Amino acid sequence: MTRLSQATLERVDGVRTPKFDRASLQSGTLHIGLGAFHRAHQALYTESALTDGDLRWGTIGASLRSARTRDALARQDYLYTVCERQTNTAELQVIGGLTDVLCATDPADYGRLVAAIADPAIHVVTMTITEKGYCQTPGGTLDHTHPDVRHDLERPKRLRSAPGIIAAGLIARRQRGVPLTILSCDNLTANGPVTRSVVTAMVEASNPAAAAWVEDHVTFPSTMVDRIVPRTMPDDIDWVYGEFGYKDAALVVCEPFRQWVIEDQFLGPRPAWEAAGAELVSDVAPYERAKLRIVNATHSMLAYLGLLLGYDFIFEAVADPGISTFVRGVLRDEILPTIDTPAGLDAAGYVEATLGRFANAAVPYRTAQVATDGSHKLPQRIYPTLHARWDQHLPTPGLELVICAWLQCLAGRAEDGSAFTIEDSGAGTLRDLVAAHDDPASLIGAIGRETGHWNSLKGQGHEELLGRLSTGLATLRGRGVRPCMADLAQTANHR
Ligand code: CS2
Repeated sequence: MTRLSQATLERVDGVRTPKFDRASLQSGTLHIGLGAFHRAHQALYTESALTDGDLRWGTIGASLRSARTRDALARQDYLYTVCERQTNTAELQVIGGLTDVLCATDPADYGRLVAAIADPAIHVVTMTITEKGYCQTPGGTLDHTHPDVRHDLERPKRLRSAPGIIAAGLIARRQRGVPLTILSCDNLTANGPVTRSVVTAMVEASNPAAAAWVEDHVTFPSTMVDRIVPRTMPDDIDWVYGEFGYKDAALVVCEPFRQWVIEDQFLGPRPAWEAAGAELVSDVAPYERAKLRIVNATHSMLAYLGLLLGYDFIFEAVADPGISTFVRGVLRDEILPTIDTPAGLDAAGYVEATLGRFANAAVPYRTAQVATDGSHKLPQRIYPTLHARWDQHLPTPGLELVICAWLQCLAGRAEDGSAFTIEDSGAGTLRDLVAAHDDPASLIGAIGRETGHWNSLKGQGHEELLGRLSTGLATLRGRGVRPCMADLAQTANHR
């Protein structure tokens, strides 16, 4: 079997391959969190700068936990394929921009990662470390009680958290005196300011003098990223082998659509990402709000409702008329009224385009994957809409049903009795609580007391909300998802 590598590249047929001299690449960017999303998103924009002849922008990739991606890529000379797929069409491109891959938990790589952040040749650090990687409080500041933060603050030889590792790199960089731009590419409200806040707090804790340098020499622009990139399945790898005759263990499969909106606040040179369609703007917030509250919130709604109704995939959930009518209603009645869409964006069109993307069965996204880390995702995707509605004294019954569906999913059982598991770093405790409290009101109370999860929903009418969630969960358990969705759709139509 032919494995993708520099040596086998010229035999690869029907696939775009790098047209630049990889041996001449410099490493000007570093990416932390080398998952499928980065490889199918930012990496493509950077690849375009390389293809256009600017060879300064090779990328050092780093994983924070697992060495699996590093090892798979190392065996392939850091080459991998991006496969854009839609019904009946697939376009493949081999990406050649990675120059090295590190894993922070490997003692041999750890020092090189910190050194790369400090290296004056690196001008931009991008990151995709998921919502939980920021170790932040609901207010977006560093959570000093987080186990990884506590570990890092004890000043061990090797740090573990992303904010800690970046802080160590910045403290070392200060000696070199060269500014840096750090770009969060995660689905977080105000991802730039949150990154600044958690990283600066880490710098302050270990070297207060360096914090002033960071303030003046490091920027943290906000970004909005969008592309559907599910976890790669063994079937995908077999399919590429069957169709194109080579084996790529680091393959990523995604939809054709992609979008990247970046706050234009760079302190040094950067790849010409705009040549590949990135939008550089002065204010990312309207794009980010629309993306989180429409695209990501809808994804999560489909995931939780779909799981309870026994659907394995998002495209199946969106094809269910009961679910899609409900979701459209929540978008129309509860979510869209809170959003000032970016200039030129037609909100209704954005909603329909989003639902169309989710219906793409050629890029099947597991409901259980989207449902992952709900305790971190809901506060980013759903709760900001609740706050915006309450500020205007407006009701949120549909979104409350979604929160109840999430809680019900933590029990790991669909309505037809089939079992599933959703991973969530906070769900160990949540799942235990779900198992320990049969009564919805006592469950909701215990979640508040023991995990603090409802703190991010503090505000007007907090107690009433928790009361509504308790009755909502009891009704959901008693009547099932379909009647609850149908009731709400009916009430909305008579409003
Ligand atoms: C998804 C996102 O897994 C998830 O939580 O909602 O990864 C989503 O596919 C992307 O944000 C789309 O841009």
